Amino acid sequence: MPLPNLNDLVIAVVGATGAVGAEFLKIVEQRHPNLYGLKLLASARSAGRTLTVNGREFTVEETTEDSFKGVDIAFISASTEASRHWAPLAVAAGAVVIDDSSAFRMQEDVPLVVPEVNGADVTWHQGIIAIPNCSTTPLVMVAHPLHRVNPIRRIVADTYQSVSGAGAAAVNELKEQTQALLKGHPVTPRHQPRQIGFNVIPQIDAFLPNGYTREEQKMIDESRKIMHAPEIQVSATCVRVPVMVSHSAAVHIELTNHIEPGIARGFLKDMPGVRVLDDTTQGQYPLPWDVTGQDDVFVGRIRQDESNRNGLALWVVSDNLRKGAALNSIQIAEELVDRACLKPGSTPKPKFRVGEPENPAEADRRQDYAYFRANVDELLPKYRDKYVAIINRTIVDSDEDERSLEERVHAKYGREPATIVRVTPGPRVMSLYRQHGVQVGVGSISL
Ligand code: NAP
Ligand code: 2RA
Repeated sequence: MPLPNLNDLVIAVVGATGAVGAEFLKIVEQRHPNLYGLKLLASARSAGRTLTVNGREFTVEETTEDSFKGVDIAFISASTEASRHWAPLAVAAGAVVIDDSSAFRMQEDVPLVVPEVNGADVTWHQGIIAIPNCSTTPLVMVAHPLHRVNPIRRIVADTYQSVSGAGAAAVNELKEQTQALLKGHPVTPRHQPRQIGFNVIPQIDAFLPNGYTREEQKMIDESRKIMHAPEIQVSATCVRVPVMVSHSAAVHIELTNHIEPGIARGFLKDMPGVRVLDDTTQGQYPLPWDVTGQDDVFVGRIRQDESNRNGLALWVVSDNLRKGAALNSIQIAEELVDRACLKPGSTPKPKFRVGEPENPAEADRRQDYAYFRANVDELLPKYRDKYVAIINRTIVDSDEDERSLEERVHAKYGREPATIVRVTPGPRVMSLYRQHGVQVGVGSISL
């Protein structure tokens, strides 16, 4: 499908000379090669530098109050303080701000968006849309496709985050420290709390009174907000490792019902923006070195959590500068154009708030759907050629048509069933089952 056209827009990039800014401009060249309405902004330090984008030379300007006149979209990827200062000024000048910092992420009136997961949230922006922290985005990209079919109860994520997550200066620091240490020279940390060369640091950002770091707390709060799932329990340990680019995470997910790793693999494969690389017989799993420069979130080592019947263990890797930051921002701009909602307040905010329980009927339906998918093995032989509905974790079946079943369920239970399907061979499920060695003798559910 062609990408939405951004060529008629004026786009300001605050932080154009930074690690994320540089990646942003690369992605513009790859996705929007005819986009020329760019204003490259940074601090006074970089004013006057020239950068070439789409074959044209642009001069970097110092960001000032006047920078946002005539700008349609302002990407801000500089620092939390810079975002707090510039974003309101950009909005006042009529721009939509797509902000990369943590300044606004948890604000009630600011959508926090990963387009593949909650793209529709862009519609209720009031001028600012936030992108998540680069360790949160890959987590929700793999959690969401599982949560949709089998609600997640708990996530434990331990990250292995590259130094580029801390900016261009931290990348140079790792290079300098590595060279110095190889020569036997001592090093003094400048951009990390401790020595990062030949080391790992279990601290990213400051410590909070609960013992977690801010980075860990971001993963907890942001993932719930993006997935509209305040009920999910999340815990994280964020660790800096001596890797240049791409963040990795060992993720343990507890779901409501048991799910075969092979079935989970299928749902992950179907998720746009996720790539499954998971063949341990061939030693195949994602590595930060290989994933750097790629757009997808990679997942491998998908296996049953031996300590939890309803648990899965995964290994997730993504380029923090791309999907973790710049790519996600550009995808949000594309989403805004695609949904024709550059102007704020196009639709009212949906009814959910972090910390509030979600709509109970919707929660019931999700539980039912999860139950249905998790028990698909049993359903295969039992309900061949029938219509089946799931309601209150009970299967109701019928030889009649779909509508009569829906009416029957509604009359009895006073609400819509989670799902009604006719149990017939469906190629997608069939191939999934075959691939994982499950015998399909009588048909499968075409979902
Ligand atoms: P960086 O490499 O240090 O770059 C910072 C950029 O911001 C530079 O272009 C710098 O300009 C500019 N800048 C600094 N202060 C400014 C100000 N007051 N006004 C205007 N521009 C200013 O940092 P980064 O890694 O690209 O990160 C930028 C932001 O993205 C941060 O908020 C970070 O938390 C967030 N983020 C980063 C990642 C990641 O993986 N790196 C992922 C998600 C979110 P000069 O060149 O003039 O100094
Ligand atoms: C880091 N996630 O890796 C942060 C950047 N925002 O330091």
